[in-house]
This record gives sequence, structure tokens and C-alpha cells, in this order.
Amino acid sequence: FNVIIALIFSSFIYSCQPSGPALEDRGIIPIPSQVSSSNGTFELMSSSAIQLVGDQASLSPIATYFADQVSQSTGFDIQVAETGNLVFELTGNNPSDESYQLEIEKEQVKITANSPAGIFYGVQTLLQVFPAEILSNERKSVAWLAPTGSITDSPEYGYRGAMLDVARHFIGMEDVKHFIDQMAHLKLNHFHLHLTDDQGWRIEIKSWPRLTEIGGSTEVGGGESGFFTQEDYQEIVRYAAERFITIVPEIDMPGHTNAALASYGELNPGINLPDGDLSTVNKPVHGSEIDFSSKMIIREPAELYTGTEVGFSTFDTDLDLTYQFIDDVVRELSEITPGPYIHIGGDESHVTRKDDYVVFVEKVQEIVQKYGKTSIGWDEIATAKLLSGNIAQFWADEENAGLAVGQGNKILMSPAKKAYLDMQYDSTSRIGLHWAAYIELDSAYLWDPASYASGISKSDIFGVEAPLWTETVENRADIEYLVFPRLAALAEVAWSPASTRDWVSFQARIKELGKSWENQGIDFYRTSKVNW
Ligand code: TNX
Repeated sequence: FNVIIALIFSSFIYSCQPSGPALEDRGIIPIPSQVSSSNGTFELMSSSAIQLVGDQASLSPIATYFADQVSQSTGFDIQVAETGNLVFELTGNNPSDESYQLEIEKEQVKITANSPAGIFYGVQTLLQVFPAEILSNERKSVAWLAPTGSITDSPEYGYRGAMLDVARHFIGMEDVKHFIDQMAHLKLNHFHLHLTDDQGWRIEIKSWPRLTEIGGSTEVGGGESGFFTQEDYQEIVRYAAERFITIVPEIDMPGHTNAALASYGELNPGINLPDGDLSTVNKPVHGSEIDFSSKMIIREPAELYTGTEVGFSTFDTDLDLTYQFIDDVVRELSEITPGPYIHIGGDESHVTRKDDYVVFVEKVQEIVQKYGKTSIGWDEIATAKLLSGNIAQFWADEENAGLAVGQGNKILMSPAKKAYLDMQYDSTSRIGLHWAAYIELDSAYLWDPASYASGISKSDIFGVEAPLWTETVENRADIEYLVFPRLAALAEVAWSPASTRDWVSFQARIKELGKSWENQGIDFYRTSKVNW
């Protein structure tokens, strides 16, 4: 009898609740650590104002960010004021603490955190709690209601990244900023820019201007390409920093360097391009024998390359000029990179002799360290002696990752079979590759970095990153098709511990994000794995 009374009573309470989902059902991605609902709603109105408690200089840009995000859809001009119903409060001063609390009450929303980044993530969660139209860039007549309740949240991994290959196809400033905006909504905090490859050199180096004049003039397929001036790059750095995202620039070497070798013949050891036929790899341009130690090699610029083969180019690891060049590049790049990392590539150097490769990676790490930076490199770099604190990015080879762990270095997890955003969803996908796997949304979601590879456990893991290689990606539509919805799955893998992740819950929650993407004009892939 008591049970029946309780049921009647609770259904009565339920029917009195305002319509609309409870906080748990608002479709927050990545899923927060803890969510509890109370039964009410907060309404954002034109009279809403933001009250900042704590260091104004670090909080006011976040207030401006929030106001900008909602201004077009709501038409509200939300200001910072002495008192306001949106309270952003710094409760401590610990920049590495990204956790936050979000309390939504009928009359007030309050975000508290020990760092500005935490406040920013609270803002991202708050944006997801309002109707999906809130990120529209058109005026919407919607009641801006948020269900009341409270959220406590903190990330599983401190490095949560995405990579964009701007070398195979050049991706311009507007599309890069758009990509950064979406990373921010998913609480990703490191943006790895793959700036150089065989097909293009995309960052201005003032002491070696032909890198961009010549090396920046091509791309895969030979289409219109480009590069970032140092000023452009700094604008990207600033734009990302406003969203608590650190830029990780990559200069890929000693392989993947044809664009540099085409720009400066004096750097070219004289390796032929594969003329569609990999059997020609390793043949010198001049003479019949390749002799890396010979001082007699006639060095001429390599031909510009617009194909998609990998592994045919290398720097000359015996040449002093190679290291002067790298020193200049790393010096100039370090000066415009406030973040702690320089990515040195190191992948697929198939025409560099093994011993030479090891010497090369060790020398390059020294150069990076000299400029006060930490090296990250693809997992092959672990075949060399890694400097303490340097990071190996696992993409394919567990053995290499194991070598890094054995040296006491940490691993950035980007397993190609799960995290590669350039892989096709299935055999019918209009673009993408499939050498590693077909990756449907459930596959991108259903893995745990801490148990994915033998020999790599939680304490070895530095973070998670999802790379987008652009051999088949030419424009924003192509990016959107491959990146969404999978980046959301990878963001949740990086932010939320395995214990809180659940595919069925994710399938339901991502529908809300789909609505948000629609409102932002993002043409995401409507996978049949989700009942959009
Ligand atoms: C392998 S992953 C590469 C890239 C290609 C990618 C295509 C890695 C470190 N190297 O050069 O773009 O596959 O999926």
C-alpha cells in the first residue's frame, strides 16, 4: 500500500514538473562525472548578466566568449555586472585543475572552478544544457530554459587532442578556426597542426623563405594551396588560447620532407620520387649508387610532389646543414609557440637507414630542448633514446610504444584503428582511407585507452588524440563529414572515465549534439548507428 501511495505521489510530482528533459537527459557530451537533477528550470533572459568572482582579467574573456556564443541565437546582449544571475567563480588558483561544478537553480546559474579552464568547461556544459538552437547564428524564438540540478565534472586525461593535416591539402584560416570552435565545445585542449609533409610546407620560416614560396605552392592533386605566415599562425595560437586550447606544431622529419627538399636542393640527399612505383624508392637522382656519407653527392632540389605515397623522402642525417636548418626552424617556431610542445614527426622514414634515424631523432630532441620545448613524435621515435619527459604518439606499433614505456616516457594514444578520423566509416564512405580499419561511430567510441594496447597502462598514458589526415580531404564539407560525429566519441573517450561511458547512453545523447550541429550549419555524417 505504501508503495502504491509513493508511486501515485511521485507521478503527481512528475506531472507537475515543467515539460522538457531533466538535466541527465540533456545530452551532455563528454558525459560529466556526476549529474543530479532537481525539478525546476532556469531561464536565460535579456536581463541576464554575468557576475565574476575572482581574478577579473582571466574571467572576463570567458564572459565575453559566453555572451558572443549566445548573442546571435538569443538576440541578448549579456554583460558583466556587479551582480548577475550567471555567476562564474574562481575558488582556487590551480591552472592544471580542469574540474568544475555547475549549479543550476531557478534564479541563478553558478560555475565554480579552481582555474579559468575549469570555468570555461563549465560554460561548455552550460551551453549544451540550453536548447540546441543556442549555438545557431540566426535569431531563434525559443524559450532559453535549462533544467535545474548540479554537475560535478573533471577530465580523465589532461591532454585531449585533435590533429589537422594542413600539409596534404592546405586548410585555410577560417576552416581552422571553425575546427577549433568545435574542439572547444567538446572540451578538447590540444590542437596538433601537421604543418609539413611531402606535398607541402605550410608555415613561414623567415630564415628559409623558399620553404613556403616553393614548398608551400603545391598540395595533393596539384590544386590551389597555401601556407600560414607567422602572423597567421600567431592568430591561430591566440584564437585557440581564448578557448583553452594549446597549439602543438609538427615539423615532420626526417621522412615526409619532400616539400623542404624541393625548396632547398642543398638539403636533398638525392633520393628519387616513387614514380607511382615504389621499387624506385631509394635510388639516387645522380649516379647509380647512393652513398649518404659521400661528400660528392650533387644535391639538387627534389621535384614537387602531389601524389599520396608515403615513405620515400628523407633528410640527409649526416649533413651539418640539415641540423642548422632544423635549428632555425625550431627556433623560429618556438618563438611563436607559447605551448610547451614541438612535434618532430618521425613516422614512416622508410628510406632513412635505421642507425641514421636513431642519431637524427636524438639530435633533433636536443635542438627542441635547447629552445625550451618538449618533443612529441610518432611512435617510431621510441627506437631512439628519448629525453626524459618526451612523448611518443602511438598510432600503429605496440612494440614501439613499449620501447617508450620501457624508457619511462609517456604515450599519447592515437591508435589508427580507433582514433584516425581519416578512416572511412564503411566501404561506401565517399572519402577517406581504410588501410587501418573502417571506423563506424560505435567503433570510435567503444575502446579504452588504458587497456587498448598490451604493455600500456593508465599510468603510461599522457592523453588521447584524434588525427585527421587530409589526402582525401579538400574542404570544410569533407572535414565535417569525417570529423563529426566521430570527434565527439573520441572526446568522450578522452574526458570521461571508462566507468561512466556507455554506448547506449551515447547514442541517445549524441542526437542533441546532432541538433546543435544542424543549428551551426555543420553537415555531419548521419550514421545509421544513431536514430537521429
Ligand atoms: C599514416 S599515421 C601516416 C600519414 C598518413 C596516414 C593516412 C602516420 C604517423 N603517418 O602520413 O597520412 O597514415 O591515414
